[in-house]
Amino acid sequence: MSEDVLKKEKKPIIFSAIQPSGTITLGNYLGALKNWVSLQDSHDCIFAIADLHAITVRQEPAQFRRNIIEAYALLLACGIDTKKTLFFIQSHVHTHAELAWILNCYTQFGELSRMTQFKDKSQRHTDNVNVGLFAYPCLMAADILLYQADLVPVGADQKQHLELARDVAERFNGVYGNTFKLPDGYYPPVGARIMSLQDPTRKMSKSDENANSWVAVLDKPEDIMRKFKRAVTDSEAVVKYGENKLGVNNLMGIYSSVTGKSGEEIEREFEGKGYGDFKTAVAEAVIEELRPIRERYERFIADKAYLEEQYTKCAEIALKISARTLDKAMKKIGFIKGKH
Ligand code: ATP
Ligand code: LTN
Repeated sequence: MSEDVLKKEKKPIIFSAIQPSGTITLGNYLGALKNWVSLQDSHDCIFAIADLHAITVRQEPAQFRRNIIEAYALLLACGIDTKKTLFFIQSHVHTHAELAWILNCYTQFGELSRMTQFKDKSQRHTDNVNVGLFAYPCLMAADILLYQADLVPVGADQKQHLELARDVAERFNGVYGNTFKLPDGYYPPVGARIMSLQDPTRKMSKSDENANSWVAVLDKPEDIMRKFKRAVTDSEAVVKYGENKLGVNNLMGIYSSVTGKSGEEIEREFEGKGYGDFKTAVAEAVIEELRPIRERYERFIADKAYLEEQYTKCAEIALKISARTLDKAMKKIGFIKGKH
């Protein structure tokens, strides 16, 4: 996407980002990435690998470097298309860290103290409750506000951060006049919350110590089949949505998300059949959905020059667009414009 595209066509602007935290799960894919891919025609999309956010927890340098490049390659493989979309690595665009600092000074200690993610993470990692973890939502607000984004696709866990971004933007606009667009959340259609295959009361999460509870986008077909065959269901042996059938509901949701079939169609398809057939069918559908992604990923990850060309080109454009907003904000505050 060139800079001009953003200027001429008045499509709504979307911004979102994902942390390079290692494995990308079927939950991340169906709940977020698949949605990002389909938004690329109807919106001007800007997506980033949020590497600056990732150092709020300690990273091992070699592994961190691999995670960043692998996340970039995997998102390209999922269908993020740099001809339509700006897709870059957050730390390559220095305006993000700069605006984040400014926003820190317009955000109250009390506001950040109320963030449930901070409360949660600081209780779980008492040995590293760093200032970055606390100020994390201001960096996220900077990501979004720099591009004057209209919509931000995020999961429910990020809703509070998005509201903070709106509050800070509104406060800044109130003091200095209109500077930042107030972004709205964009929440994926129902069925996008994928649950653990072993405990369907919990969301599918790569931090789950039981590796059978989640499927990674890059898992081998035989591993995907095995994990679905072991998925927790119930003793009723009927494929239909039901209140006490969380495991089956989840498998039906996954199947529906991948095949586009409705709940009724799925119920009809498996009438009179047992869970064995059903689980195999879900696994096969997921395997076929992920196969081309894995193949494209193998090609991208082997071609570092191509990856570098894509993220460099996108970061250059992102810098130009975001610098306009940063300059505007700095001028309003009263900073003297420097040469760079
Ligand atoms: P963790 O597994 O450590 O809880 P995560 O998988 O939630 O982390 P994030 O980087 O926080 O990783 O999430 C990236 C995106 O994927 C977010 O938009 C989030 O809402 C979405 N997402 C994550 N897990 C699921 C899930 N099980 N179902 C649907 N969407 C999900
Ligand atoms: N905090 C988000 C990732 C993220 C993000 C953003 C999402 C960083 N910057 C801007 C939307 C908009 C997460 O951990 N899922």
